Amino acid sequence: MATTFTTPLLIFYIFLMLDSISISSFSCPLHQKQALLHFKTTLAAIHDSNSNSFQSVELNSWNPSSDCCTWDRVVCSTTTAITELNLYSIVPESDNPVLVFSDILTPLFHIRSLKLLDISNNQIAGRIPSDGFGNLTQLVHLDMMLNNFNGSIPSQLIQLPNLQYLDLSVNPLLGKLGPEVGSFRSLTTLRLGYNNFQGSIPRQLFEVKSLRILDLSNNFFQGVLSSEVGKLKNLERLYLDENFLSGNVPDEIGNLTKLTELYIKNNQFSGRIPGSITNLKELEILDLSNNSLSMQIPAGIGRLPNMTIIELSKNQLTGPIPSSIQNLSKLETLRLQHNNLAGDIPTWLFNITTLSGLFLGGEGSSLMWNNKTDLVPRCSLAQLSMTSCGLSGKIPKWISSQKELDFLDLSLNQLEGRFPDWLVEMNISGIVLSDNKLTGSIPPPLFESLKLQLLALSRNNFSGELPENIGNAGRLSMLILSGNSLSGQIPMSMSNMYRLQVLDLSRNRFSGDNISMFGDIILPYIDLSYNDFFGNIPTTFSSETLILSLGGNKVFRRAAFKFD
Ligand SMILES: *[C@@H]1O[C@H](CO)[C@@H](O)[C@H](O)[C@H]1NC(C)=O
Ligand SMILES: *[C@@H]1O[C@H](CO)[C@@H](O)[C@H](O)[C@H]1NC(C)=O
Ligand SMILES: *[C@@H]1O[C@H](CO)[C@@H](O)[C@H](O)[C@H]1NC(C)=O
Ligand SMILES: *[C@@H]1O[C@H](CO)[C@@H](O)[C@H](O)[C@H]1NC(C)=O
Ligand SMILES: *[C@@H]1O[C@H](CO)[C@@H](O)[C@H](O)[C@H]1NC(C)=O
Ligand SMILES: *[C@@H]1O[C@H](CO)[C@@H](O)[C@H](O)[C@H]1NC(C)=O
Ligand SMILES: *[C@@H]1O[C@H](CO)[C@@H](O)[C@H](O)[C@H]1NC(C)=O
Ligand SMILES: *[C@@H]1O[C@H](CO)[C@@H](O)[C@H](O)[C@H]1NC(C)=O
Ligand SMILES: *[C@@H]1O[C@H](CO)[C@@H](O)[C@H](O)[C@H]1NC(C)=O
Ligand SMILES: *[C@@H]1O[C@H](CO)[C@@H](O)[C@H](O)[C@H]1NC(C)=O
Ligand SMILES: CC(=O)N[C@H]1CO[C@H](CO)[C@@H](O)[C@@H]1O
Repeated sequence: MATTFTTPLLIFYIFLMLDSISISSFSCPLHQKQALLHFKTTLAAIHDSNSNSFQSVELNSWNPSSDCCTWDRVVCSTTTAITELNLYSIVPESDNPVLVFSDILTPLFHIRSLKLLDISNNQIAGRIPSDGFGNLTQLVHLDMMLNNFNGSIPSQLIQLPNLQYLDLSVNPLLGKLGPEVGSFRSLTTLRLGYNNFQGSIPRQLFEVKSLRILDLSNNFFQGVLSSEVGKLKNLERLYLDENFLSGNVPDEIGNLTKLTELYIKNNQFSGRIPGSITNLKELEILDLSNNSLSMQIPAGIGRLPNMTIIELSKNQLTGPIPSSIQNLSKLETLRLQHNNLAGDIPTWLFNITTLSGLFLGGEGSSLMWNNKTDLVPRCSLAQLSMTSCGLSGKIPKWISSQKELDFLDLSLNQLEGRFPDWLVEMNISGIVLSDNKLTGSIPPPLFESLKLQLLALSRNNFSGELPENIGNAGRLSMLILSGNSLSGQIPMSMSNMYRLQVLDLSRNRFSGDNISMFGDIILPYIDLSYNDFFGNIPTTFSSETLILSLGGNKVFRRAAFKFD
């Protein structure tokens, strides 16, 4: 039996070997090899002239005696020509930025067979070489993100007939986008985020019907969003966030039925949220926060089955939380705070099993928490914020069922009673209970948590002394306790809190003459004002201290101090 199998197996292996030989036998045309070697030499010269400022990049395989199709970062096609150059991050970041000008790319423009060119993250400065790119007519994929290209987008780039993917994000490109952007032929991805483009979004861009991803975020675009945006029928993701766009969100946005992500946050859009968004059946992320949108949230928003993130905070939306939201079986984040929403906070919110972030209330909100002591949540929240929601009585016990909770903000309510032991045990990173009517002392076990980073209890009526073990909260970076009735000395252990960034103990009854220890820890913000401290002021404060407030205490012996 063995021999009968040997022969076919052998032939199979021979085929395999032939196959691998034929792959490596491609060799790039000599002029392409020379172009790459020229590029390497230029890069090496820049490296040499900056030898101290950064490590040289491994282009060791770019060896004149070998076939350039075998080189790292180079891909050839079966027709023996270079088709891909993956030259991302070849100029590493350093403290001493190296000046690499865009003419370093010149040799690459002789490689006319290029389909993919990735030169991202290289700090290349200067204008985008227009004629050079105009020659790379085979280009399909061009990634130039994270460089220092300035000036505008050359029309030669826009006219590349085969270009499908263009990423110019995170550069200092500027100027207006002209009507020529309508000339992109087969572009599916256009990323222009984090540049300095200005002016309006030209309606010609909405003629590029092949677009699937359009990212214009973090620029200075202004004016209205044309209703012609609805022509981009293939669009799956639209990022317009962080611009100065105004006017209405056009109804035609509802024509983009393939949209999965819509980001228009941090603009100046006004008017209502178009009801047509309920046509966007594939929508997963809707972020309209921080605009001036008004009127009610479209009632049909819950008819979008794949919705996972809804962010509508910081607008002027009115009316109730639409009941259809309870049908969103994939909802993970719901941010509605800082609107003019009204009505009861529905208990069904806590039945959405996928929900992990819920943010309600805030400035302008009239949403009310009706004493729901018997709530049995089915969700498992990681973040819960219900500020100014009319919570009264004790801190609701059902919160203890939220085993994943990591951030809790119940500020600006009328909560009473002591800091609950169950809340201490929850081991939460951020606790904000400011502006309530809580009383009693701050429980010492709270400071045994290695997770606690933010504790804000301002303007309650906590009393007693700071626990001696406070310094054990080794990750605490913000401790904000102003406006309580806390008293006593500052515990010695606080001088170990080297992560502390913000310390506000103002408007309490702390006393003692030994606050000098704060001179030794790096603390950008310290407010000890309106207490009963007396005695020596620390004579030196860390150079990191930006704000120091000591007013409203007893007379200090030393009036002047210095920062080092
Ligand atoms: C573009 O960058 C080059 C190289 O850093 C610089 O010399 C030139 O002044 C810049 N041009 C503009 C308009 O910023
Ligand atoms: C582009 O092509 C033209 C015409 O073939 C040629 O004259 C020019 O030198 C090329 N430019 C670059 C930068 O390769
Ligand atoms: C809201 O948007 C404005 C610009 O419209 C911006 O200046 C501000 O920082 C944004 N606020 C937040 C909280 O992001
Ligand atoms: C929702 O997501 C699922 C899974 O990703 C997908 O199969 C489906 O087509 C999406 N769209 C709708 C409308 O459910
Ligand atoms: C939730 O979906 C079901 C089934 O599609 C529907 O009958 C019901 O009316 C929806 N509920 C709300 C509040 O929209
Ligand atoms: C939440 O779910 C529980 C258990 O399925 C159910 O008994 C209760 O009626 C639901 N509450 C709301 C407000 O939908
Ligand atoms: C909420 O209900 C509980 C139990 O019924 C009660 O003890 C508490 O005082 C109520 N709180 C308010 C503000 O009505
Ligand atoms: C609190 O969380 C930290 C970090 O996740 C963990 O190391 C610690 O054991 C937890 N403590 C308690 C009491 O759960
Ligand atoms: C705060 O608590 C103290 C006792 O700890 C009490 O004397 C005082 O009246 C309380 N202040 C307020 C505003 O409730
Ligand atoms: C401050 O003085 C008190 C009483 O003398 C003492 O218990 C405490 O340890 C001192 N704290 C520091 C930081 O020196
Ligand atoms: C083809 C299509 O769906 N057109 C719609 C685009 O959006 C406007 C405004 O919502 C509708 O009136 C069109 O019917």
